[in-house]
Amino acid sequence: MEPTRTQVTDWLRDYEEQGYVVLEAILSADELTEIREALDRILASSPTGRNEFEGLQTQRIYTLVARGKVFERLVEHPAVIALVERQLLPGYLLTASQAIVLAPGETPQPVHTDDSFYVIPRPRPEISVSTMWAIDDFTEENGATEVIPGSHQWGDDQLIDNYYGDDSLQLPKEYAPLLEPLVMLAGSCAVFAGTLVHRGGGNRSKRVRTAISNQYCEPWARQQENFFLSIPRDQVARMTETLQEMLGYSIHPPFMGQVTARDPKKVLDPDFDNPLK
Ligand SMILES: O=C(O)CCC(=O)C(=O)O
Repeated sequence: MEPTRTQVTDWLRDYEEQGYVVLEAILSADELTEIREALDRILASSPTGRNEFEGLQTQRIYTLVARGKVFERLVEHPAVIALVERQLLPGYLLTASQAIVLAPGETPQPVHTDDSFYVIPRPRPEISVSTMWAIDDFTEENGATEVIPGSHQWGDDQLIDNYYGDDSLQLPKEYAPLLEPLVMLAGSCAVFAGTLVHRGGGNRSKRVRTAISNQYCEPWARQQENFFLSIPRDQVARMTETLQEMLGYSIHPPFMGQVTARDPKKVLDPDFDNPLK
């Protein structure tokens, strides 16, 4: 359902002040069931993470957008889009799409920001906007994402470089009291700036904590996931035009993204005549 103008104004105020906003319980029970069933089918054959950052007791499913219509719809959720389109330029892209399932015993992730690999001095506007959908209730005990409110405005001098899961690096002790867990009901979605300092919490409960994170970036920024290579073209051709554009089948004016001087969407036509063949 489309959010009202008042809702969007309130969300934007929180997002801009704190660097994040929680959209409470915006998925229905039926939608949650459909998502959980689709995830269960994939999780059975999904490995655990390769390092502290991915989480050694965490299963991640990458390129989630291409693993079921229900995940396509989530990327285009109107409440999320209402915020993303007010933060990023027209033609914004999907940069990452994944499920993150923390098993009991998982330890806290290293603190990081989601757009640190765009090496541009801070403070600066975010180059990406992240979402964290709670598919299970997020609690302090089960590893709710932890954020430092207001840290989206920090400069480089306030950040400590422990982004990439180097487990020799500990949480700087001055960060610890600032971290706040995003406690929220299943079906809620936290939307936060790529510049916000955060981490996945530790799971001290007896059950898994399931989340989905779709991330969006400026149309001129390189995407984290290379969707051109991962998603077969005939599958992209069956997606909505908006989603095709978010995956990168679009032009950022005047000509970023062109394919031999043509619109990349033409490549989705089975009769596309590739001059290089
Ligand atoms: O799982 C979470 O709560 C956060 C994960 C995260 O921030 C990431 O992997 O970039």
